[in-house]
Amino acid sequence: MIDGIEDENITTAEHAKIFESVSQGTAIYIEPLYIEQELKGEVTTKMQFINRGANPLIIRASFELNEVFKPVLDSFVVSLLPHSTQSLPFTITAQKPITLDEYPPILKMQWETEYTSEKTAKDYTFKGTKQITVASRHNCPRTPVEITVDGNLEEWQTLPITIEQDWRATQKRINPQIEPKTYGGAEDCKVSFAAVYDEQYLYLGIAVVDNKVYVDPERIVHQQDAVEVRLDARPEPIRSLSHGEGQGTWILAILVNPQESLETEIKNPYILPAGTKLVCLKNSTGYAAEIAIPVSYLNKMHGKEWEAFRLNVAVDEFDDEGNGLQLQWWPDWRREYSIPGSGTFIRK
Ligand SMILES: [Ca+2]
Ligand SMILES: [Ca+2]
Repeated sequence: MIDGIEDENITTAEHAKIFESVSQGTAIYIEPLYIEQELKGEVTTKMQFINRGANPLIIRASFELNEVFKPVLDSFVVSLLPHSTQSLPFTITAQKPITLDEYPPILKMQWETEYTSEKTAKDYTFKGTKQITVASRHNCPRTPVEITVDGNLEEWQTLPITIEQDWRATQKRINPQIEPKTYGGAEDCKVSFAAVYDEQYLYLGIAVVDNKVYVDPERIVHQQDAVEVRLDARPEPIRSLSHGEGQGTWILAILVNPQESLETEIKNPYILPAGTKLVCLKNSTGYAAEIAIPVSYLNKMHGKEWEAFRLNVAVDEFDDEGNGLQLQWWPDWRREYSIPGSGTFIRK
């Protein structure tokens, strides 16, 4: 960018983008605390502050008291020069060991931005909340065996990730107003899944134990038993920060009901990358989905050879045409309590 020239010709769309970054808090990026097994003692996350505009930006931050996380500072102020970025390590003490067995604790950061718009020359102050929390980072290994996309998971050596809780039960910690629906536990519905790759495909194997498989071709896909997969293969930081915008374009979305047989038609509301293979088949314990996404799609979204992706898996559980519930791995990316970076897989 050439200073002075660029600013005179700045477009309305660019103004809107700058304004949004200070009003919506996207000028602030906080990396989640990634853990594999357990996290305790002093842990450090990375914060990044971006001023996209032609005037200085002031960001003030303070933290809500928390019995688990104790930040090294109760509050801080960052002053950013025009068109500048600052990165800061930020240390937090975890006052008790944290695992991913239960829903991870959250440290809430209140932020305030002060900015003078170059368009209107007015001063603006905005406020909002960001979350610092714990997210998992999983390995996506190369498959040691050949995967056949036929709805039979016998060749899968392990399905290490399990979901067995209604999403409302996990999110009640953030929003006490949320009431979980009646979920019958693992006997009623339980999901296990894995992600592996080879030269051609990223494979997802998803096993659903369901004591009553309910499908009705007349109903919309998620108003019956269904698997929902969302995959973001873009590079950082957009992958971790995204709130699920662009489902079916930026984000690959697969919503599929169990089929009676391989001949039964599959309905997926979103366009899938060319060459995607998808089967979701009933079996004696419920149903199983097997998905192969071409590596060429991951490379294209990544802008180079793929290194990582972000995944969320959910299952819609219905026993009949009445109310169903949803088992969800991580909070829905589209909601305010989405955890940045949750469900990140690293290619191994
Ligand atoms: Ca198979
Ligand atoms: Ca069911």
